[in-house]
Amino acid sequence: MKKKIALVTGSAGQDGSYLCKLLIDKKYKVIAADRRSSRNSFERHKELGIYDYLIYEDFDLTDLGSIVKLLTKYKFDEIYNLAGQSFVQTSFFAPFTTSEIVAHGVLRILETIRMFNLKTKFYQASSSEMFGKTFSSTQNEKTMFYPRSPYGVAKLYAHHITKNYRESFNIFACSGILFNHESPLRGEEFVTKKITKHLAQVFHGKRKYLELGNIESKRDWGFAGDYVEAMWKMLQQKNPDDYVIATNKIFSVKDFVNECFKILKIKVKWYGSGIKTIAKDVKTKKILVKVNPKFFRASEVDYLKGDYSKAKKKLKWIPKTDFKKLVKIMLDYDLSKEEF
Ligand code: F7E
Repeated sequence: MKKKIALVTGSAGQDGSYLCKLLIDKKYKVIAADRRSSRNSFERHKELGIYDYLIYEDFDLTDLGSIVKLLTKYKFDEIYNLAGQSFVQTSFFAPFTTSEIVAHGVLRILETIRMFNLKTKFYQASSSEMFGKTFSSTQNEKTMFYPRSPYGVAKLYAHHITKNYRESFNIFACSGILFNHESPLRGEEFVTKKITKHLAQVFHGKRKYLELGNIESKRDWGFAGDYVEAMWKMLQQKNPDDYVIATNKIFSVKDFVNECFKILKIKVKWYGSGIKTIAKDVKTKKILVKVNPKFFRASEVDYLKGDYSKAKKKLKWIPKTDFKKLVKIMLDYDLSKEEF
């Protein structure tokens, strides 16, 4: 049987790496496309043992020529667009760049598919950040959007333009509205990885304390390895559609930190509130966590909890990794990496 050909943009990132592995395991021919500057991070591919199985191509979402060249070079069965500037905090300092990549980058791909009448299926990485300042206790595909960052706003444009091209030009285009998803391969700028890495360093005596921003913020955290399976499933359906992918459980940043201390068997006590919050080791009295206003955002998303019942029903997808297990695999990984 002829191998299916898939394109994964942003392959060097956390999701790109797990998705490439999944597609390789499913015997796809996988084209891994990244900006030249992201290429030094193929570490994740090496970590997952897929480096030698991928075909690497240069790709830039801000450059229409590079998109046209790549999309017409192969006959893709499936395109997964995971590339982009994905750090919310950075989007406040680089709103134009963020919009160019996150919003218009998607339009460039869709326009290329339309103009060249490409018979590919298309997956767009939408985000729970689009719900932002939500008024609903859980968010699903019908919940109103209220983005709170240039990143969220750009993602919302991308989400709507994907739907618009699906409806206007009959393109098989799906959006996965993914809630926060983490793993040992998560970038260090995101809070979960920062916590596990820095606490592993504290544990091994390489760092004095962990510094965080808003620890009251609540998220629905899942495992990236589970979530890429949902992406693939979306493109195997008869009809294109949009799906929320989440765990329907929420925990605060502080809960995440406390879970790490539990695993480390360190008893801590929290003192103060807001920017004056600290956590001390009960035994040694040393400060192990501090809040630093520098990590606060211009506007915050306080609470996100996803209702994934549509994905459960239609895709037969459910998250396999719960919060405790997720924290454990991330912390164990960093404890072993930071040991020497
Ligand atoms: O922040 C708070 C921060 O940067 C989570 C991206 O994958 O998920 C991610 O976006 C929360 C926020 O992720 C620190 O204020 C406290 O409330 O890990 P994060 P995010 O902003 O939720 C969505 C679904 C995406 O699409 C994005 O691409 O944690 N927080 N202290 C902190 N956050 C960071 N990064 N660093 C801190 O020190």
